[in-house]
Amino acid sequence: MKAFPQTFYWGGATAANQVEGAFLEDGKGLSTSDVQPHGVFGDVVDRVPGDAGLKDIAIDFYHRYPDDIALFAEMGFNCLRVSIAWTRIFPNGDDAEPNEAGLAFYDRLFDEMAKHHITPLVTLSHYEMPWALVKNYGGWGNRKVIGFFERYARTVFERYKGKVKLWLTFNEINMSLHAPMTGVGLPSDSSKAEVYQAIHHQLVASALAVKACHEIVPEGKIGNMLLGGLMYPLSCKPEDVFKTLQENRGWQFFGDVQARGAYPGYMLRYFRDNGFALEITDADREALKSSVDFISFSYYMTGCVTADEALNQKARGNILNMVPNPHLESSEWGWQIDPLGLRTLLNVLWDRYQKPLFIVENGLGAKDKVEADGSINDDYRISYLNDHLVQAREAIEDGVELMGFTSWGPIDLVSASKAELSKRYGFIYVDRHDDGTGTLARSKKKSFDWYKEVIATNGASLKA
Ligand code: BGP
Repeated sequence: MKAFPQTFYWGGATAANQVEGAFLEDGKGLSTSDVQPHGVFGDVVDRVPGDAGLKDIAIDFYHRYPDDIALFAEMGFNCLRVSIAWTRIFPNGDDAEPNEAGLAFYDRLFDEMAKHHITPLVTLSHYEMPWALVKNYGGWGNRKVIGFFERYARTVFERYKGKVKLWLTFNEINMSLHAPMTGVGLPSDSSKAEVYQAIHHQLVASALAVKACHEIVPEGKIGNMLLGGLMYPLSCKPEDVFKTLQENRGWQFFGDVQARGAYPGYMLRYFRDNGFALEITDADREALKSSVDFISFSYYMTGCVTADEALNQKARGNILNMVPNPHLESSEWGWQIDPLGLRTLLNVLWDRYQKPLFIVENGLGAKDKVEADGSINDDYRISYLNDHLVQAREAIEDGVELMGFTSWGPIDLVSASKAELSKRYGFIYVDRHDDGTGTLARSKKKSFDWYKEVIATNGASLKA
């Protein structure tokens, strides 16, 4: 019978800026996420404390984490992905000393997980960095930021080495190409050359964090994190197929550097052809050789690529400028649902890297209806997750080494792209709405018991 390994990590994934709230509490500094209250593609605004932004309170995980973790434990989670807000540890990024109150918060959080035998999987930087590093240094465009990040990484590895063994460097590192402020702290009108230079600094920082983790947490494992943006050719025209190869390399390049330890030739050619003279030093090349232990990624959808400019123009505007696939249904937010694509992606990544894989985000953002009796019947979410997990199991049968699955947003949280609460992902409903009203009370959706059963049976309850 097809099965998940006994060692499989089952759980959920969150990010500090989307759940914690308490955005200026206990000495935390402003982050790039705090000054983008309308989401990762939104404008930067001058913040006045308390003026706006659902993320300021988010779902108040900062204060309610013991109850939330108890609910995750009730579902049987043996893993929870969280991120550390860099600004809780170094409020300005370049502070002389770390902020003890911030460090203490994550001690309490990891201790709470340990009480419930939940393994933490910790992202060092999930779509945020200290705003002061952007204002005073120009974000990742400045080489100095590599050093600030390395110090932050070393600080948290030292502090939590007894509690955290699984780490990730930068969330969806390839998103910088689409959302430069969120990814690398650069204005949205930055040139491609500037963005790639900043990305280069971030790739070096990622590799230095890998090296530091191996030194400080030798029994730990550290992975990268990609937005798994698998693209299909819209037709079998050779031009469409070749353009698809190039588009896929647009995100694979990050994994190639992080897993293989050097820039691939196709990328060096791209820089040459476009006249981008990146500053890549010998020391950088040496640093990049520290390669990740495993590859993690998010997966929500696939899209198509065409060499036909007229068709491309029509598709502009959706998240990655993907051309819609006529064979797939879409979510309410226009994300095309493609469970088989997950099996394809897992095989592509395994063939390419031969390193263990970890699905650290997958889920369905949807509007949920609370019935008069308080129940929430989210059969659409159950069916989405069921179908994706079935394909993940098929990939394991194909020979892919898969470490685990943490579904995105096990509890409703503030969405990243537009900072909405109406786009819900959770097994647990949170009573808070786009206009900021709500009691923040938690309740279980139908999917709560469904996921609990999936975990309890190690996937045997899935419907193939
Ligand atoms: C990924 C991010 C998450 C996230 C998720 C869903 O891009 O890593 O932070 O929120 O996508 O996106 P959204 O929240 O916009 O629906």
